[in-house]
Amino acid sequence: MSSATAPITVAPHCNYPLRSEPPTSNKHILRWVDRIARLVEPDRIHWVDGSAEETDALFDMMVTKGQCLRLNPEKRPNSYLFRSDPRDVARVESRTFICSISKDDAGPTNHWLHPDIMKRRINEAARGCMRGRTLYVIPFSMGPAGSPISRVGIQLTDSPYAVVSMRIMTRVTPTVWEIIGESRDWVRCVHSVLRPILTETDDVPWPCCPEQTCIAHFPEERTILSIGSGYGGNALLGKKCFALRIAGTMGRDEGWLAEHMLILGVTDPSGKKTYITAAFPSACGKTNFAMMVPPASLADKGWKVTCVGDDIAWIKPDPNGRLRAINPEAGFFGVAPGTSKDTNPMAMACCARDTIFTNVALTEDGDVWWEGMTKEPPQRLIDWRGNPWTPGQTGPDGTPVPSSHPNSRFTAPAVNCPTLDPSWEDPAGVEIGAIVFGGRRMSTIPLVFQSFNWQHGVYLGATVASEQTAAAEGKVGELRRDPFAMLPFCGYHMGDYFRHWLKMGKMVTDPPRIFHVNWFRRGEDGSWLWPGFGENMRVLKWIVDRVNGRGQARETQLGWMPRHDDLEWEGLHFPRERWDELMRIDPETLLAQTLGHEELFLKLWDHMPKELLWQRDLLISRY
Ligand code: TSX
Ligand code: MN
Repeated sequence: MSSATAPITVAPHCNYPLRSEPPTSNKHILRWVDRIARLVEPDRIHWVDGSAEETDALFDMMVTKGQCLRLNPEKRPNSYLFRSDPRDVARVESRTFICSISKDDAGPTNHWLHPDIMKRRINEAARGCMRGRTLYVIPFSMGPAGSPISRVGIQLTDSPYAVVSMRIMTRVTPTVWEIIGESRDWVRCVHSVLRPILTETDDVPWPCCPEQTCIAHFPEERTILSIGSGYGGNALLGKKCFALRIAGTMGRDEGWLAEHMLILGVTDPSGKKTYITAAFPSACGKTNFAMMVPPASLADKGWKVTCVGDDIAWIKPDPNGRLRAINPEAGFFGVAPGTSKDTNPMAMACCARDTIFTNVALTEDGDVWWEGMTKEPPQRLIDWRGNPWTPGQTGPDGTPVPSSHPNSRFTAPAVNCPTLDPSWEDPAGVEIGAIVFGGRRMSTIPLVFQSFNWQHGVYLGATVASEQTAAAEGKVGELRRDPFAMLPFCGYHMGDYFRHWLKMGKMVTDPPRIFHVNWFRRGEDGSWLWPGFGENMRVLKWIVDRVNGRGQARETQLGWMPRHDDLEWEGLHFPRERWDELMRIDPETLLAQTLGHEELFLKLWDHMPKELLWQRDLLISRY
């Protein structure tokens, strides 16, 4: 036990560069770091500066300790492979809490615990948890450092994996100390993998403590406490915890939106660029859409797609009465399996170098592989658990075992993306012309339709649903509601969130047009009706044409829908009969589905905005 009053000092035996002197004189920061350090009792405190030298030294240390492998620099320059504890492979929603003072503020879709009780519980678990280890202090900016839309945070963590990952996913820079100055205006993020390690040599490759995992948000205090897990959204606190849950409550209070949305730019043949944000539940190919490559027939005419972000959008009204968006992140934390030169060549370029891979397979020549990367798997691999693997390998129950975990990831810098939009770091953000919602729907829901107005669009967002795939939890094929794709990420009452969306439409004079898409409709024979991927450009073109007052449409019960003639078909043979099947509206089935919206609305009833109930009634009355 360290003494109660002596300041924490730096141990002399550190073999990598570190700041012993805090790079800030901000009393609130120093007091906060000191208070946490007294609780967790680290051997040293490392004030992270985000430099390349520091990062190289951290990777060297982790390679030496056996916590990661350096990949073959000829094949995958400056890239590393981590294998997590098999119990620590994904976000843990059952252990994620919104600890607002009032339970009613968290709403029925979040787990809640009183902040005092939660803090007591976490303090008990965290006492002395960093003994023998280093406490890293990471200053980071979500969004370009200094932009009026950006917000800064400081993450304290004992995970060097979190440090190097945060450096890719956020802007880790000493500039943050200047931005904060002497203020108290930063988001407090505290993270520990918890597992007590007594000596440096006693280290395990992936320390974690699944029994004690807990991710707690304190929206009133702009604080996040996360313990027990070293993985992704549980450990990189800038991402889901800050940029969605905490920023969401900031946005509610300050008049902006923190959304689970990609941002892309579409350039038309005249050179005009229209920016679009889109929200999809998991397993709908959000990253693929964000990095879409148009087919040659449209690219030749001058249609181009550029990527601003693939996961999160912060959206604010500007003085001209328009909504503008920034991507608060600086990298891509993408699901690896299924990513290939065919499905997403831009993502393959992103992770060609400078990338952290987690839970993918290792090839014999020191490169990575995952299911779906190539048609034929390599003959021999080391799987994500570190064991030899050969194609066709089955587990004890006779089912095939994948070489990579289904939730395995690449963590790659945004600047590696060949189609990265030139304005991706514009401090003013990009002007949003359209907002797209979508889901994975095998039947009933047509390829694309446009809402009648903002309120109807908010209704479309509020009723987003997706059929579960094998990768997700829950029964395969089961339809799950995921309003605005925000169900796990909304930091306050979902009904209040809907109301905030309705209000945002009134705060701007020229709100974006709202659309709904479904790439996943199937025919009677079970085959995909729509080719998807790059061919989605034809849908994007119609959306952009609509936004710019060119595209034609007909009115239906669901909204404005394109006719076969309203889409560009050059380079794709797509018969009218197939189109009719893809766009078919069956009032009987839709009516039944609309009544299904009731389930979620009832759950939120005491906070449900009337406007959405009216939208539901209007929809029913149109059948
Ligand atoms: O990402 C996808 N998108 C969006 C791309 C911009 N996926 C992959 C989803 C899993 C993450 C899709 N899958 C898309 C899609 O538009 N569509 C489909 C369904 C589909 C799959 C294969 C084919 C057609 C449709 N065709 C062949 O396999 C030849
Ligand atoms: Mn996401």
